[in-house]
Amino acid sequence: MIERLTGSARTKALATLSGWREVEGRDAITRKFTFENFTDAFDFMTQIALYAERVDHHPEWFNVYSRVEITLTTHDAGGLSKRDIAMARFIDDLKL
Ligand code: H2B
Repeated sequence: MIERLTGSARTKALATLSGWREVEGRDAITRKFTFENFTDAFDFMTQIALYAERVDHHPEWFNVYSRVEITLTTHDAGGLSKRDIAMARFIDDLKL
């Protein structure tokens, strides 16, 4: 069972990310991305989807044309875990 991040470990982990904010009312983080067009947005999503399948950890997301909104949380842990931090880092490296 994957553990939720809490306390100083959580604070430290969040400090390593850029552009993500905590979701109000739930233990999750979110970030919005904008691209030139749908193709670029979908290419970005495809790379995340392949990563998600590789690590068996999946994003919640919303896409309209060039806009992608991603929310990360670990359902099995009932909140944020190191898997979300790792996924956020992977995503940040795709879109700097
Ligand atoms: N993704 C996320 N974000 N949280 C999970 O707890 C999770 C997941 N669990 N992807 C995995 C799949 C689990 O449901 C499967 C059965 O391994």
